[in-house]
Amino acid sequence: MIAIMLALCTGLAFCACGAKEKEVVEKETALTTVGFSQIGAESDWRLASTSSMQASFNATMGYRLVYDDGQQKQENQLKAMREFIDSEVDYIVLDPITELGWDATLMEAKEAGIPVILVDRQVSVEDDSVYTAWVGSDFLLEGQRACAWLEAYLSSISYEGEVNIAHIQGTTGSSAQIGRSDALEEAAEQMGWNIVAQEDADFVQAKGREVMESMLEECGDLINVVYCENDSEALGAIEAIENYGKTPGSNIAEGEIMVISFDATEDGLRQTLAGKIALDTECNPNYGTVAEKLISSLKKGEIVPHEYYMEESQFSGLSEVNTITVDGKTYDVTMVTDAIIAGRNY
Ligand code: GZL
Repeated sequence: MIAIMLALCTGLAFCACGAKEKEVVEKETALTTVGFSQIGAESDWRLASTSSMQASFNATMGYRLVYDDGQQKQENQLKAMREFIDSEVDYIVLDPITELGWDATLMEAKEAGIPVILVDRQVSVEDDSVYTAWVGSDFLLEGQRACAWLEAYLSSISYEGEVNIAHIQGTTGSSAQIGRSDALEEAAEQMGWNIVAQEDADFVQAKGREVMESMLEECGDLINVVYCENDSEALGAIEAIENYGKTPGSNIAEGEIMVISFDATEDGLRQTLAGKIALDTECNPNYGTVAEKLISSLKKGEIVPHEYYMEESQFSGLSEVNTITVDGKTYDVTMVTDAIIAGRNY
């Protein structure tokens, strides 16, 4: 009798397990699979953008996110894209490290019927129907806002001297570098500012420090403004400036060096509050929710906008300039405080 009971229980257990496994498999297959090719983990900003995607594409939201860290190499991202296509994911989200070199792989995804959403940076392709939508920042406008603030600030302190700028660029060929650099070069031309040094520091802190050190060696006593294309580079530049014996600040008439930066990460805003970064223009990494809404609409067969620009602010610890104007549009400049920093999610 006991043997029969045992057999029955085992059978039931197997049956239940079988049912349980089947239920898990069904749940998994019911999830929408999203392949995410991320550039890397080079900056706090990048980590925040990855967190934004992971928070938006999780199982409770009905997604299985397949994350790939490209380690800042395009070939790794192209490899990940091909693996996503081969494994027939439902959607691909790509943050392209640089603008060129994506046409063929994006066409493969299109021909495989896999919609691609671009986030953050943009691509330069022959046929922009190879991707369904892009959500990110207007990098040229970010740079124009930074340069408009610099012009307004120098005017507010009646600074008449030379403006000699060390330009620490982001990854060459990335849309963030292209936009922020074009804005500075255009403003320097218009305002008679001198770009006395210009070098790529790949958006990373260590490189930002090395590049600043070599620039100071070459023309340290000339430089009075440093334009860093992200906060990680600015943190490195500040270290180098202080090691060189100069002061990162805003009193350039008295030999201080003014640091301008982008991203508005927590560390960047803390340096802004401390007066070591004069202006930090935000680059909003929280596009995971937007990308999820786009895919949710696509799942329902809805048409989505091809471009979506993130809202962004500017922060300073200096009160001389409260608003700036670019192409007739006025933007606020926010005075940074501990409360503002505490209230942000990156
Ligand atoms: C800009 C983004 C840049 C950030 C950097 O959208 O691509 O890359 O400004 C990051 O911090 O490395």
